[in-house]
This record gives sequence, structure tokens and C-alpha cells, in this order.
Amino acid sequence: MFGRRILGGLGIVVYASLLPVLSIHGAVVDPKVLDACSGYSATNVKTAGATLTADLALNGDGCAVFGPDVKKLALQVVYETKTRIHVKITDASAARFEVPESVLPRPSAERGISSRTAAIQFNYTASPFSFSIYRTATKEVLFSTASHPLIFEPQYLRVKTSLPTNANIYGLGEHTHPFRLPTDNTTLTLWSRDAFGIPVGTNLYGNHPIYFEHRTTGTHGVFLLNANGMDIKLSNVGGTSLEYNTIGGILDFYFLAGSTTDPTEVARQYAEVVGTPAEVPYWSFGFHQCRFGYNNFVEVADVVSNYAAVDIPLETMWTDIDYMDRRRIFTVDPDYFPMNRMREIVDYLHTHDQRYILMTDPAVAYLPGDTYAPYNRGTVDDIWMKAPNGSSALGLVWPGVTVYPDWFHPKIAQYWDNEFKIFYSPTDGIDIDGAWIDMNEPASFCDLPCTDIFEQAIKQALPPPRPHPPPDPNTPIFVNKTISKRDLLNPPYTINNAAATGQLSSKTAFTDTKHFNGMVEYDVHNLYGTMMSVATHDALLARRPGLRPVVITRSTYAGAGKHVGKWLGDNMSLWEHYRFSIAGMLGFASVYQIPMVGSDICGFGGNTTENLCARWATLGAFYPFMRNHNIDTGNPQEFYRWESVTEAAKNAIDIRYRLLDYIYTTFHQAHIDGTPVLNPLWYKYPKDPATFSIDLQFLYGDSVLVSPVTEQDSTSVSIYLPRDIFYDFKTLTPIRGTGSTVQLTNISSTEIPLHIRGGVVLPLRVQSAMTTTELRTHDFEFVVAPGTDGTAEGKLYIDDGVSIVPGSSTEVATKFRNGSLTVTGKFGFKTGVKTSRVRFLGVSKVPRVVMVNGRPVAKTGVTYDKTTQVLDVSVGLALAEGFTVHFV
Ligand SMILES: *[C@@H]1O[C@H](CO)[C@@H](O)[C@H](O)[C@H]1NC(C)=O
Ligand SMILES: *[C@@H]1O[C@H](CO)[C@@H](O)[C@H](O)[C@H]1NC(C)=O
Ligand SMILES: *[C@@H]1O[C@H](CO)[C@@H](O)[C@H](O)[C@H]1NC(C)=O
Ligand SMILES: *[C@@H]1O[C@H](CO)[C@@H](O)[C@H](O)[C@H]1NC(C)=O
Ligand SMILES: *[C@@H]1O[C@H](CO)[C@@H](O)[C@H](O)[C@H]1NC(C)=O
Ligand SMILES: *[C@@H]1O[C@H](CO)[C@@H](O)[C@H](O)[C@H]1NC(C)=O
Ligand SMILES: *[C@@H]1O[C@H](CO)[C@@H](O)[C@H](O)[C@H]1NC(C)=O
Ligand SMILES: CC(=O)N[C@H]1CO[C@H](CO)[C@@H](O)[C@@H]1O
Repeated sequence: MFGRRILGGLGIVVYASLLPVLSIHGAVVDPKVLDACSGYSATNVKTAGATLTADLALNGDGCAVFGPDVKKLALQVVYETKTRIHVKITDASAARFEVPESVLPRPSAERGISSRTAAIQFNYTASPFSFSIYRTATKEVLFSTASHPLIFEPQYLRVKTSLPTNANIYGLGEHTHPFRLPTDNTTLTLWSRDAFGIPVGTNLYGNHPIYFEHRTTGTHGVFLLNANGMDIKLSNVGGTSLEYNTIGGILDFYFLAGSTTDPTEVARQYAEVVGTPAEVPYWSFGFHQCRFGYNNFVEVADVVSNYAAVDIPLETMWTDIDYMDRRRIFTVDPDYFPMNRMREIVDYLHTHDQRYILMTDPAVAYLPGDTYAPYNRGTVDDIWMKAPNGSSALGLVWPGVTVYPDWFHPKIAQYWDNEFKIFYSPTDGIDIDGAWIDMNEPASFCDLPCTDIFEQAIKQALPPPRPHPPPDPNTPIFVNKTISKRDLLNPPYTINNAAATGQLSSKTAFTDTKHFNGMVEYDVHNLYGTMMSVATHDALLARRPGLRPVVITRSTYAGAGKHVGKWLGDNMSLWEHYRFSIAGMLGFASVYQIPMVGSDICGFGGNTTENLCARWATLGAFYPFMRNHNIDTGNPQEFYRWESVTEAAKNAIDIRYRLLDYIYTTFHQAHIDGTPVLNPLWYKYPKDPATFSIDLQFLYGDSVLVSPVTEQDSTSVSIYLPRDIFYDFKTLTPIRGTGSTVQLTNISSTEIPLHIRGGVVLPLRVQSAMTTTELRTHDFEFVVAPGTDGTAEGKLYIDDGVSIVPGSSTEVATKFRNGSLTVTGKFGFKTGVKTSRVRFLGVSKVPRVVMVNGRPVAKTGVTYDKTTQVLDVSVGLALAEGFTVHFV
């Protein structure tokens, strides 16, 4: 779903992506003007334990580039853990907006930390004030503002650090850029935007001001905890640099030491700040089908039957806004999607171990004096965002003129929970299994200056509003005007917002809109999607207490992964977007701690093709969140529409499902400590510069290398294999990587090249299934793929798959050394399944003897294939205790 404009209701879509990217917005400031500012001087520097404080006084009159410079700042530096330094610079004399703790709780500092034992150090120069962060052991400087003065004005803050030439920078999303960001003149703008198509290099839905920088000497991270609109500029002019330009808030940096050997350390350290991802139910890794444009309940039911007819596993059916009565949330269209028939569909799905998910947008149709209960109840509770004069702030979204829920209102949780309880009631509503939330930037279709929103609703043919609405009966009068010295609509520094006119309020809520707690949209805009995510997560939890909610959102802020998953938004059915999906996904899964992520398979906008859809089905099977979805004006693209796509989907889902416990285990680890679910190659080969920019291959978990064919109608692909041992996933034969590219040819559109990275014991289900419920009844096999040192290790985590606090779990550790696999662990969760066999890869000769638990295995239980070097050993033991398999 997306916020496009339909011109004259004719279904003409404006494809922004097809136009050249023009930088028509954004402040153009000569860097020399900024660098000539005189900055601040540090005085009154005090250190106490792990804390340093200082006053920063403006040198002279400042430079007043975008307003008067703040005269006196307060600096606080805290060594919070051995690997984290928190640097905070605020206005010493006045409170400024900071991201509320309710949205992003701050990590606490560990006790007994001292700068002497920390992995990184804060260093500063008193005048003009600058600071740097360096590695304690090597003195290597990681961040330094030395060449660029600090600028701190009411609506403009600037910090600029020097970087190594052509630095390897990852993160700073959400954007459509290569995973390794180009440092040459790149602006990353953070301002939630309802973006249709794939506007390369523009601001998109979410905001993650975190970057990881990788060097062969180590990987570190920098998180700027600031939610205001900002441009982050990477440049190679006068040496590579990174510059923050933000229009509000404070400078609140977390420096993460990362590690000199393991890049994934920095991911875990970032998780310590923003939280680890929510655990998701096992079923949510099943295959999802969705589209915009299912016209009625019959079509929805047909899709379910059609998938069953061709034996493609369909776990979850979805419906877009089509189901709503005049596109009003919490309603069904009585003629097209009548409640009794919808309930019949949901019942059918549930009795077949399948699930159902519906879209919910935040905007509520503005219908004073009508019988639309969600509007009336919200009005009684007075929970809408407010215009500066105190009346409800209006937006223009799918149902026409709307109001927006204020996620800061103290009654909002009660309101949202109640609406979910009523409409999604298991007894007389739609008993959904998860929620899909969209348009939560929040989006508005009103074109600025938006002087007559009702007229625009008519012009844009959005469901017909009344021409002259009565005023809201509760509109307060004689309300004192908010007095703000800030220009909330058009601040002096213009961030590079790509929305229509480029003004902050373009295509979204007005930035002078007020929240219950007095905060203004100018400051909290970028938090809206995340706050709706939390409210929706909690509303689902209230419906089904104790069970892990599934919420898939479009807009996110740092920390959203603690509550929800995310789809990459409204992409197009283009090869370019198929390729971009990997970089987009790596950002969320490997950096931003939102690993339940995927892009619309086969593409959302435009029409897909058979070849693209087949390839995308195979790539999509390695997205953590696997969903096919498309636009109402596009041709249908369910996998069963073409024979080759049917076969591609079956093949890929077969592999995905057999690997599902492996990825579920990886996800569990991510939930515990933030270990990435997906890995760019450089996370595992940090000393190999050839891996730093690879974003067309990635590791699913730690050990399954995915290398899709990336070009239209091609059957070959050049892949990079680092210096290591790999095993072809299909044949299981060993392949030596030599640190060079390898050409793979004759890859049918129903296949995807996969390799197991040596050093792992993979747990696989022996066979796939039509539902994940059935899958959980199938036995396991362990595939032992030794690394270059001849050893391998693995893990397997199983619980009931749905409970937030599972009563029991099975946690298996596998270890292979010198011909011997030991399987140990605790087996608290009764899986009811067996380990049917163990497959040892890269075994160079027939073993003389094979033993399970010290007893020789009968000849019939052992097979050895000389060509593939695979040794299969039957085990047949219940997965309820440890065992060993040994061969000589
Ligand atoms: C710390 O900063 C001072 C300048 O104030 C500089 O002389 C010194 O080299 C810096 N130390 C490190 C390790 O970067
Ligand atoms: C940087 O990019 C902008 C927008 O594409 C362009 O206008 C500008 O000339 C570029 N600057 C340099 C130094 O290349
Ligand atoms: C409040 O301001 C809005 C525009 O933001 C305007 O449409 C509305 O009529 C005003 N209401 C009152 C009561 O002045
Ligand atoms: C407006 O402000 C004045 C002075 O601060 C105060 O006395 C009055 O109660 C306020 N009115 C409202 C409606 O809040
Ligand atoms: C898709 O193709 C159909 C014809 O098969 C055409 O009518 C439709 O406009 C196309 N849709 C898009 C979004 O390009
Ligand atoms: C390509 O693969 C197919 C099987 O998928 C096989 O029949 C055919 O011989 C192969 N062609 C070449 C040139 O290797
Ligand atoms: C490996 O196993 C062989 C044969 O069982 C034995 O001779 C050798 O000592 C073992 N090596 C190690 C390092 O355990
Ligand atoms: C608006 C947009 O471009 N959305 C997404 C389209 O798809 C690519 C890849 O799937 C994403 O990176 C974009 O964010």
C-alpha cells in the first residue's frame, strides 16, 4: 500500500522513480562558511569517575548561519560500558527537545567502569572545542571533529568528522543506496516520508541515525540519538568526511567500540542501546500472500484454494485496504467483504493451520455527526493530534479527510486496544493473527499549502466527504496560542526532503501539529511509525495475552525492532529493485536491529514478468519475512500464475522450510543479544577488502551463502567466494574459495545458488511441509560441514514457537572435532521428533568404522558417496537426549 496520487480517479500513478533524481530541495551552504565559524571553548572541565563534564562557551559572536548561535552549551561524557561512550551536548540554559524515554528507553551505565579499562577513549581540545574518539590499544582515531567547528543554533546543529579516505560506511537508513554507502557527495536525509517507487537517494519511511564503519583494523559504530529532520552528508572533498546537519534536538552520541576481530560485536553493542529484536512466532517465517486489489471475499478465498491446488505452501493470507468500507479503518465493506463471509474465510484458514492478516492505517476518517464509531470514540476521548489552535489536526488519506491518533495521549493505548478488541474480535469480528500497519509516517495526500483540505479530497476523488462539515463540537475556543520562536513549518535550514514541495509538512501531518504532552510534530515526526508499532503490538497482545504479536510496519525509528517487523515498502517490479532489496534488507537485519524484514516479492508497483517473479520467489525465500504483494493496477502475480514461478516457489520454500529451525535459532540469538540474523560477507571476512562492497550476496544466518542471479533473463552469475571452504547446498560437494569471483552458469530460473560456509553443523528438517505446523512434526538431520580447520559447530533452539515466555525449550549444541560429532544440550521442550540421520560433508575416504553412542552402526545405516564426499549415517534417536556419532 502506498500514498500515491490518483489523478482524477483514473488510476494514473505518478512514478517518481522514473524521473531523474533532481536535488531541488535541501539547503545549499558553502562548506567554507560553516568551517569558518569560530566554535566554542571548553572551560570548567571536571572528571569524576567515568564521567567528564564541561561548559562550552561560544567564541565571539558565532556565525549565525541559520539563526543566533546558542551562547553556552553543556558537555557530558560518560563511559557507560567498556565498549560504549555516551557524549551529550545540550543548551546549558534552556531545555530542548530530546527523544522521550517512553519511545526509546536509554541504556543504563554499568557500575565500576573507568576510562582506563575502556576499549575506546574520549579526547578533546579545549579551544576551539573539538573532540575525538580513539581505540585505546592502538590510538587509532575513529571519530574526530578537529577540522570542523561545532555549530549549535536553535534550529540548526552541525557536527562533522573526518574519515579515512573512501571509508566503509554502512547504515544511516532508510534509503535506497548500496549497502556500502558511496562517500562521494552523498546526502542521507532522515525524515519519514510516504515514498512511492524507488526514488534512489531520497528519504524514505524510517530513520536510523546509526552507522557502522569497517576498517581492516576493526569495526566501530556511531549512533546519534536525535529524531529531528536531518541531512547526513558524506563527502570526499578535502578528505573524506561525514557531517550531521539536524534541525533540532540535541547532540546525543553513542560511540560503540565494536571489535578489532569480529564485526558482529558492534551489532550486539548497538542492540545494548536500542534493544534486541522481538522474538517472532515460528509460523511467521511461513510464506505470506498479499495484494492490493483483491476485489471481494470470493477472490481472497480463491487465492487460498489456488495455492492449495498446486501444493505451494501458503501459511498466511493477507488483505490490503480493499476490505474496508469506504477505506475506513476498523470496518468491512458490507457488500464486498461482508463480516459473516470474512469470518468464514478466517475460520477456514484456522482449521487448516493457516493464518490471516489485515492492514490497519493510523488515520481515522473525520466524520463528525456520523455513526462511525472509531471516530466518535476517539473524539470522546479527545485523542487526536491537534492543530496549533487546539482543533483536531486534519489530514487527507484513503478515506478522505482524516484525523490522526496521538500516540503520546495518555488514553491512546486504551483507545487502540479497544478498537482492536472490537473489530478484530474472535467471536464476532475478524480474528486476525497479526497486524500490518502502513501510512504511518504519517502520510497525507494534501498538496501544500493545503488551504482547503475538503476541496482536495474531492479533487483527488477520495471517498466523498461532506462539502461543509460542521465544526467539531468540542473545539476549544479562546485557546492561548503557542508561542514559539522556532519556525515549525519552514526552518531556516531546509533538509533535503524529497516529498513534493520539499517542505517538512509536504505529504504528511503539519509540523506545527501538537501532541498531548505539548510536543510538536516538528520534533517527533520521525517517531510516529515506531509509536504506532508499539501501540499495535500492545493491542495485539491484549487480544491474545502471552502470545508473540506479529506486526509488520512501514515507518520505523531506532529501536522499532524490539516490537515489530518491517517490509521495505512500495518498490517496483524491476530488476533494479530486486537487486536493491538485498542492500535494503541488510540495513535492517544487519545494522538497525529490525531483522524481521523483506521486500515485496515480484515487486509491488508496475507489472512483473515471469522471469523476474521466478527469480524473486527464490531470493524471497531467503528474506526473513517472505511475502508476495502487489498493486491493484498491476496484473495478478500469485506464484501459481506461471509454471516456472510455481516450480521456483516450491523449490525455494522447500529449502526455506527445511532450514526454518536454523533461522528460528538465529532469530532467538538475535533476540537475546542482537547477533545479526543476516550477515553481509564482510561480517565474516573482515580482513578481505573485496567483501566490503558486496551487496548482491549475503549470508542467511551465519552459514548459508545466498548468491542469486541478478540480471534479467540471465542464467549465470559471477559470485565472490572468499578464501574459505564452502559446500554446494544441493550436491553438498566441497568447493574451495580462493578469494576470487567464480562464474556460475546454466542456473534455471527455478533455482538459486546456495553454499554452506564451512565450520557449521546445520540442523535441517528432513522434509518440507504445507504448513509450519506440519513442518514441526518432521524429523531432523544434522549436516556437518567442516571448516578449513576440520571442525564445525552449530546450535538448535526449539520452543513452542508462539509464547512470549515459553514454558520450556530445547537447546542443542553440536560440535564436530576429529571425526566425532557430539550433540549435547537440554531437551526441555518435547519436540516429539527424531534425529533421523547425520550427514558428514567433505569426507575424503570410506570410513573403516562408524559408531553411534560408541556402538558400531550396521552397514545398512551407512552410505558413502565418493564423488560428493558425503557420508550419511542413520541415527533414528528421539531428539530428547544427546548423542555422539564417530567415524574413523
Ligand atoms: C588527544 O588530543 C590532543 C590534542 O588536544 C592530541 O595532542 C593527542 O594526540 C590526542 N591523543 C590521541 C591518542 O589521539
Ligand atoms: C553533489 O551533488 C549535488 C546533487 O546531486 C550536486 O548538485 C553537486 O554539484 C554535487 N557536488 C559535487 C562537489 O560534486
Ligand atoms: C483551527 O485551524 C485550522 C487550520 O489549521 C482551521 O481549519 C480551523 O478552522 C481552525 N479552527 C478554529 C476553531 O479556529
Ligand atoms: C491563557 O493564558 C493565561 C495566562 O497564562 C491563563 O491565565 C489562561 O488560563 C490561559 N487560557 C487557557 C484557555 O488556557
Ligand atoms: C499491467 O499490464 C496490463 C495489461 O496486461 C495493463 O492493463 C496495466 O495497465 C499494467 N499495469 C501497470 C501498473 O503497469
Ligand atoms: C543445463 O541444465 C540442464 C538441467 O537443468 C541440463 O539438462 C542441461 O544439459 C544443462 N546445459 C548445459 C549447457 O550445461
Ligand atoms: C584424531 O583421531 C585419531 C584417530 O582416532 C587419533 O589418532 C588422533 O590422536 C586424534 N587427534 C586429536 C587431535 O584428537
Ligand atoms: C520506496 C522504495 O523504494 N521502497 C523500497 C523498494 O524496494 C527496495 C528493495 O526492495 C527497497 O530498498 C526500497 O526501500
